[in-house]
Amino acid sequence: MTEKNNEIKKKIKKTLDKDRYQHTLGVAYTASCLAMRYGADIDDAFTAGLLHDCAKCISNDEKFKLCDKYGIRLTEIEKKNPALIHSKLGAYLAEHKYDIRNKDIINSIRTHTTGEPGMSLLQKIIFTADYIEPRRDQAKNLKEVRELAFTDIDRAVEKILYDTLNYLNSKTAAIDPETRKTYEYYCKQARR
Ligand code: DGI
Ligand code: FE
Ligand code: FE
Repeated sequence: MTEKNNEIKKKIKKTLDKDRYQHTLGVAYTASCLAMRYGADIDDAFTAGLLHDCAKCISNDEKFKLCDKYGIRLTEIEKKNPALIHSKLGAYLAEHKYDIRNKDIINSIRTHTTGEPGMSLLQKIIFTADYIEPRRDQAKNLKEVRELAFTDIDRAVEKILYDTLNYLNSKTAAIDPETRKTYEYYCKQARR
């Protein structure tokens, strides 16, 4: 592991609870494996994995305060579903508190929950690794998605979004328009 990633690992451990830290390591290692498979930078994938949930263990109250302080604009859906805020706030913290200069890493953190149309390879890797890391056991079709992740990452992204939209619908949870837009983008792309 690079010295920089070792430092980030130590720092992030202090800000996360035990379960979240274990999930974070799972995402970092899974993202590294996907980077090996698809020819992305392994160290960058590890960094993005380590930092993707860096704002997750901040209370909702504090999340709103920090967004206000840093001038981070929130959408209506984010205001109503504060669980969505940790990706945007995390991207800001990665840049300004963990000194990440690589825009692709920052974008990967920013889009890891909903995805966005036209994602870079690293963005797709983090989005997928977050869903399939070894400790995940709740989502359905995990076996299929895990296999797909290592055979065709675009199809894995599409399947994850499809299952996520169904899951959110079954819970009657509000759907972030970005999640739906991303799904439609990857559906169309598959048919091209
Ligand atoms: O932070 P993690 O738990 O590792 O995973 P995540 O960043 O994907 O966040 C997962 C949560 O985000 C999960 O409770 C589902 C929720 N989520 C994802 N897309 C949407 C969403 N919640 C709402 N309300 N709307 C969405 O479109
Ligand atoms: Fe997350
Ligand atoms: Fe996560």
